[in-house]
Amino acid sequence: MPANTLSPSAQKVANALQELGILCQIVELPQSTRTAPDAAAAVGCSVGQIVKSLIFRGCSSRQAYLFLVSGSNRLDETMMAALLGEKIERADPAFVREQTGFAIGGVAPLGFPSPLKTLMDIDLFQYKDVWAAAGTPNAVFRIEPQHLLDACHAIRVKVC
Ligand code: 5CA
Repeated sequence: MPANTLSPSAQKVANALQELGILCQIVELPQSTRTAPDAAAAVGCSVGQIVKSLIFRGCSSRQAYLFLVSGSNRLDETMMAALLGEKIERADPAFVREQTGFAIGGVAPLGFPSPLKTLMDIDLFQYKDVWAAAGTPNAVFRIEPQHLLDACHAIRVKVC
C-alpha cells in the first residue's frame, strides 16, 4: 500500500477530522495499537496519554454512551451511573460496531454514523497532547485534549 494511503476505516476518521477543521495526521503503524499499553509502546508516550474510546449502554434507555478514558484509568461504572441517572453496562461487540462503525480495538472517538453522547475523562487534560485510535487496531492520531473535547461535543467528567 502506498505510504499516503490509509485503510478505509482510518480514512473515515481522517475525513471526520478534516470536516471539523482539525489538522492532525493519522499514523498507521506496523505494530498493534489494539490496547492502550500497545498504543503507548508503539508511539512512545505514557499509557495515561492514550485515549480509550469505550462504548457503554444505558440499562434503561438502551442508548449508547461513549467514554473517552485515559489509558491509565478504569471507569467507575457506579459513579457514572449516578451521573447519568441510569445503570450502564459494557456494550457487546455487535453494539459497538453498530453505533460506531468500528470494531473493538480500533474504535475512534469520532467519525460515527450518528453522534453519540460523549463524556471525557478530566485526567486527559493534564497532557499537552493525547493519542486516540483512528478506526483500526494499528492506527492512531495525536490531538490536544481541548480539541478532542470540542470535536466530540463531549462533557468533562471525573471517571474514577
Ligand atoms: N486502539 C486502542 C488504544 S487507542 C484501543 O482501542 N483501546 S480501547 O481501550 O479503547 O479499546 C479496547 C477496549 O475494548 C477495552 O478496554 C475494552 O473496554 C473493550 N473491549 C474489549 N473486548 C471487549 C468485548 N468483548 N466486549 C466489549 N468491549 C470489549
